[in-house]
Amino acid sequence: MDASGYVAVIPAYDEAATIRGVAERTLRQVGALIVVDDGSSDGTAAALEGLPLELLRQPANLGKGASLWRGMQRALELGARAVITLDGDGQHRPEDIPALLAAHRARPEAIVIGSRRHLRDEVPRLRYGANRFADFWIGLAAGQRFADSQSGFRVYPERLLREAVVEHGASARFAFESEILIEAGRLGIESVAVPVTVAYRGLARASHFANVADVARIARVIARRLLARYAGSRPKAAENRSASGVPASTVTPIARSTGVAESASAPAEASTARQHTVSESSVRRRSSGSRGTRLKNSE
Ligand SMILES: Nc1nc2c(ncn2[C@@H]2O[C@H](COP(=O)(O)OP(=O)(O)O)[C@@H](O)[C@H]2O)c(=O)[nH]1
Ligand SMILES: [Mg+2]
Repeated sequence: MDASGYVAVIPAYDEAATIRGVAERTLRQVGALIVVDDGSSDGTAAALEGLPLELLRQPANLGKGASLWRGMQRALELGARAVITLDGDGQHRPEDIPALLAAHRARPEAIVIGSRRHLRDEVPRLRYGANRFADFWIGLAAGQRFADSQSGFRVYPERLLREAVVEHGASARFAFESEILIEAGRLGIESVAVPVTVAYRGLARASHFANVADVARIARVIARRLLARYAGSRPKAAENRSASGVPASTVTPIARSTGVAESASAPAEASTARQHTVSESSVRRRSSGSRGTRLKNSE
């Protein structure tokens, strides 16, 4: 990783047609890139051959949330101060990354969101309306407003990634990005919107967003969080979802250990073998004074 402390993470599920171009363009903007190949069967991994990036491979398709989380944890292991996320299908323009990073530098504590809110005429009408609907409810659950809660083009500050308690197993999928915004609200982390342009026409494939199932997942997260916020029940994000076949360790918040020097990063192959389970070694982090404590809500 270069001295800037920024790492980009791209989740990719069957993106062979676009991933190489997106990765090359991203590498022109950021010194370090992690691509998480989520059980693709179309040659996504092979398309990245020879590029100076770290490729993590999920053993099977585990969803966008699990892939993002794994990439983010790896970025933290590498010492990232902020993690940029963007999609692998070319909808987000890597050339917009400098604008997002400028906003991050101006407000390093905040989460930066590449917003499509101004693109009313370009975003399909149904999707635009659904996004505004989600913005409203997620804003209510978070206690703060988001310009575009469904945008995956973001800069996450390190603190949010270290302290968020969110579902990140195979049941999270697209709801992960909603829940982590609600966590931002809980943690008092504000958001900054940067208008970006997004390509919707001429895409290589249809969306992986399964309208009914993914909207239901997001609605469930919002309902649970609203209950937690207004009826005082505890968020259950970190509970064991054994019914989904996800090991408990994938949904356990990261324990913090003090006085442990940052270990040399494991090669991509080794982290593949770990699948997306957060192993003991990956939960160790730099010794950093007050941050080297267990999360308050990590039981
Ligand atoms: N890792 C992973 N990524 C996914 C999955 N589904 C979608 N993605 C990625 O998430 C991003 C957005 O997905 P997409 O289908 O384009 O959703 P949309 O842009 O919201 O319609 C792309 O980079 C996909 O490759 C999945 O099951 N696993
Ligand atoms: Mg897309």
